[in-house]
Amino acid sequence: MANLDGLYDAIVNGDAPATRGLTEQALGEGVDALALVERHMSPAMAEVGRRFEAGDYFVPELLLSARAMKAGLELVRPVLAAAGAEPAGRVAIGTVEGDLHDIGKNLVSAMLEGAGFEVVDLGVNVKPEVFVEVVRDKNISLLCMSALLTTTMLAMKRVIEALDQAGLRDSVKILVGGAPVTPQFASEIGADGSGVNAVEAVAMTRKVLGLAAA
Ligand code: B1M
Repeated sequence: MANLDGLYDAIVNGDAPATRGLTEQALGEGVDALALVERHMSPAMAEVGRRFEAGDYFVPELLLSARAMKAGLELVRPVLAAAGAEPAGRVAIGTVEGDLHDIGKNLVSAMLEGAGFEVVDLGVNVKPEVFVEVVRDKNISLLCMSALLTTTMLAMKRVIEALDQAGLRDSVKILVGGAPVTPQFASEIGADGSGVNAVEAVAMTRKVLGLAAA
């Protein structure tokens, strides 16, 4: 039977091969991919964050856990995406300038794909002009920005200002997210909404695009 506590421990301990093996086993045994992420993998990363804050973990441990999480998500991602149907719209997503965190962004991206959206993933450390370019050239209905640092979340405002200056703000809906982002912050910077997690991000996407709830 799938060792889900072992999966949690493997991520907390930064053991990528064990994470990959246990994720593969769980998926093979029919464990729901979303439940795997929400109940076991994400809580493991939250524990890693807690240990970092407590001074028990340092950057090398964070990196090892992040690599383990990624190894597991690589297997989960196609399963989440495969649950989708016809493209419901084209979404661009990226982590803002100065910020290299991409685990949550990748999860949101996979969930959006799973919900039937075509996703243009711009990666991390994305400059405002790159967001503007993709909105202008790729027929994007919704732009999602992710930030994990209180210092980089302000870059989201700069992107919205750049879209405004390019005359593109009204052509695209904008959602923001990431641990420090609140609905109040989203509203203050002129975004159309925010999502506290990947599931909520999909629900908000459907809402701001005027699509029926799934
Ligand atoms: Co960093 N880091 N990190 N880190 N890191 C945090 C964010 C931190 C809170 C840790 C801490 O101190 N407790 C802290 C930020 C403090 C602050 O700003 N207030 C921090 C710091 C300080 C740093 C460095 C500055 C450390 C240093 O070098 N001294 C540095 C910055 C580098 C940079 O970006 N320029 C740094 C580096 C790193 C690593 C590279 C080692 C690694 C990232 C690897 C990677 O992503 N490839 C890392 C990690 C792993 C973390 C923690 C431990 C975990 C983040 C994570 O992946 N969570 C994090 C602590 C924490 O969050 N508890 C921390 C799991 C993920 C599934 O959740 O990303 O929140 P999350 O995404 C969620 C939601 O936020 C939401 O949905 C996702 C899924 O549910 N969401 C969206 C995210 N994006 C969205 C977009 C949307 C909607 C929802 O669009 C609509």
